[in-house]
Amino acid sequence: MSTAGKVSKEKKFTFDIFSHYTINKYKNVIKCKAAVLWDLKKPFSIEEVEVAPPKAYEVRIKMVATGICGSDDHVVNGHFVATLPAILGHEGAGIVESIGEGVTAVKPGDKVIPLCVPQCGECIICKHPEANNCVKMGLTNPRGTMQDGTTRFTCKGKPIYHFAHTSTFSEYTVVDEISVVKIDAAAPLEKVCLVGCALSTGYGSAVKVAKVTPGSTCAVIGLGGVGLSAVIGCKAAGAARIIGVDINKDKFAKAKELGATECINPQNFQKPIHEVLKEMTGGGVDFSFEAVGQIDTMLQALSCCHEAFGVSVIIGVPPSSENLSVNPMLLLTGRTWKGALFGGFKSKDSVPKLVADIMAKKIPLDLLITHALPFEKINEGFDLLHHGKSIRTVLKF
Ligand code: COD
Ligand code: ZN
Repeated sequence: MSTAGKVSKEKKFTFDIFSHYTINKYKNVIKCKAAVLWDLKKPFSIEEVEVAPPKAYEVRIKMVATGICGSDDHVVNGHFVATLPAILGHEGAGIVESIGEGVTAVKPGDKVIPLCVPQCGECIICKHPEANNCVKMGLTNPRGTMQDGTTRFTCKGKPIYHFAHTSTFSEYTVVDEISVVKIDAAAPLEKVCLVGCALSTGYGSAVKVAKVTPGSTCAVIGLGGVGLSAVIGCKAAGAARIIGVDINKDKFAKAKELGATECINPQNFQKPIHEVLKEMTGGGVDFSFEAVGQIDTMLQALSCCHEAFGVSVIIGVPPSSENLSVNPMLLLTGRTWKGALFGGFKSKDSVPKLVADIMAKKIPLDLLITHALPFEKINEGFDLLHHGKSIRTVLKF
């Protein structure tokens, strides 16, 4: 017992010295480049911004790479509400530059992934064994600030808002300690940045939310980075048949490479796609996924799963102003309708494990990355997304 007491005392001493050193050494404002979205439906402008030092329980990160996600684009086009002007981006990886007082989860030099879904570990949701949408997430009240209600970014004398607790479209960003997790020091950051959104969101929707079973039949509507990650998850869970659905046939080759057994384009059929899927599968699929972020595709996904035992998962965030209207009979016959953010994964617990699985080649993440660009070419990256040419573009700093 006395030994244990001594060890913990020594540890505390080391930590105090360390945190004092880092706080004083790095307590400076960093000027760096960031992509600022000043207005909806406008390109990003690369600006010099000031990034304030991290306050208590905050972490400043030097970004190394960030993916471009459909959700960032939904903010630009106004479907997903965020406070502007803002620094978007939520699929990044970087290295801790400095930490605020009291931070214990990470230290300068650690490789980390910022988390768009925080895990405070203390709220009723974090304490629930299955739930992941931490009360600190605040998706329906996007303030665009740190947890303390203020911002760490300024540009031309104006405050610039944060996005999704991460703001990865900046050479340096500040996040709350509950919104960042340390990953393996050997992890390739220009790849595992996708664990910050697409991979976790799609993969988890299959393995954790739907709990796809071996031998089952699945349909994935929308074959972008998120939908393809759901395809990866369905395959990993042992699905026998995975039907990819997209209006862009150029997505089919990659979907098949990742595990889709067949792919269909709704534009090639006279009938609604859910009826086509029901016919193809003798009454409906076991598991369906909506990864487009539209009301009509959510209804298609629900309708195409089997009426008595089908499970349908909403992955995409719909336009903020739109509501669903459904006939309850669709559910009364026995369907299950679910939805989850971030693949239902508790972010801090799951992200390091997913990175380990990627490094062990259990998850073919590389195949999702179709383009790499220097950070300054961010608008080109969004153009590739708009023209349906990319799955994931990774911007490198
Ligand atoms: N039918 C079939 N496919 C369609 C249709 C349609 N009617 N319309 C468009 N599509 C296809 C497009 O051709 C494209 O291939 C795909 O749908 C969409 O892909 P992307 O590349 O535009 O987008 P993704 O994959 O990066 O993301 C899409 C989501 C809707 C999933 C994303 O925007 C989203 O809402 N993510 C939030 C999910 C989440 O939990 N995030 C974590 C918290 S921040
Ligand atoms: Zn995303």
